[in-house]
Amino acid sequence: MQTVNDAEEQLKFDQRIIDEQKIEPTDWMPDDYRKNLIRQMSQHAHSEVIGMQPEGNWITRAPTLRRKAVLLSKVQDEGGHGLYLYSATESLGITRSKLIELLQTGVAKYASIFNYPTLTWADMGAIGWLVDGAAIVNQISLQRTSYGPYARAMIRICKEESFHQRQGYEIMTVLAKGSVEQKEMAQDAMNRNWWPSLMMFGPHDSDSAHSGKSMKWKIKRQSNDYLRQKFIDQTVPQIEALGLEMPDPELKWNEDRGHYDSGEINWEEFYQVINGSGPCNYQRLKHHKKAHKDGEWVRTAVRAYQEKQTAKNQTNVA
Ligand code: BYC
Repeated sequence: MQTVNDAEEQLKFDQRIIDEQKIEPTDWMPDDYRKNLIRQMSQHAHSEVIGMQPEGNWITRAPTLRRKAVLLSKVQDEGGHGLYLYSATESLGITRSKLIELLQTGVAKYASIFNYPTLTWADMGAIGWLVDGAAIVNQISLQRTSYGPYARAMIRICKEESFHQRQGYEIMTVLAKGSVEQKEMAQDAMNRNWWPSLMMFGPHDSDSAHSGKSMKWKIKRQSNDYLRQKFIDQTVPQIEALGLEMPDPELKWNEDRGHYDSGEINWEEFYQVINGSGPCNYQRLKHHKKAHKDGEWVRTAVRAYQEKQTAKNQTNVA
């Protein structure tokens, strides 16, 4: 039940949102705002960490030492993004272990794109270019999100994603301008990753369960369809520059709208994947559980060290 104090705090909170002020961890916030942020931010963190798997798959098979070093460092960056985002989510009063439990029990989602396999080296190009490219379009908008720690994490993440996007496009350029087989690999990887990349923006605005509240609270600043269109408009000229065939025959410039038209996403496939039945959902979670279990000794050692330091500090104070 809302108390008089809560009602006053709610008014102050609403005004701060209108005034574009950031909400900080110790500020009063409505329960639903907190829950919605925990949901979105933790799913974002899980996406970064699970997203390490399809690319990690190619570190040992990168075609040159340079490519290996770059890919290794990109995958490491994604792990870092996960860490900032978990820390930012913890500032809302939930523990990291609870967040991991929600991921591993299938309650919390992560970006559907990472439930598809990476079949050839060209997927590393397509992921960097399209997946990081789509992520940046979304995350640039999230730099202005109303929750301070999330907005600040996004600023750093966007800088790194921008580098990731360029390295992916560079891989695609080399393949697209290479031998016939290399060009075919680039085309195939783009075709396979195109639709899942568009799905990264979520369902149509009319079907988006959380958008209403999230836009009102300025957690989300631009809608799923708006951002998806922005991504399509910026990517089509890049496909042309690569000299590849369009992945969707309906991609055509619409003079009246001032945007590219495109075909319809297979929403049945989208819902199947986000609900756990994509090609790699089982494998991704299985790998995460194993890695988490294998890392238990590190967490135990860190806890033991922290306890020892606390005891030492208490002795010094006494
Ligand atoms: N995949 O009401 P809606 C990266 C879910 S990783 C899975 O529109 P919302 C990278 C949605 O969660 C960067 N689930 O939701 C890493 C909700 O389900 P719940 C990833 C999806 O939150 C490694 C339901 O569908 N970026 O860059 O308002 C290597 C209804 O949707 C998806 C982010 O995470 C999806 N694609 O809007 C390379 C961005 N779409 O929670 C690269 C942060 C929707 O009710 N997140 N769902 O069970 C967001 O901006 C928003 O959460 C979304 C969805 C736009 C994704």
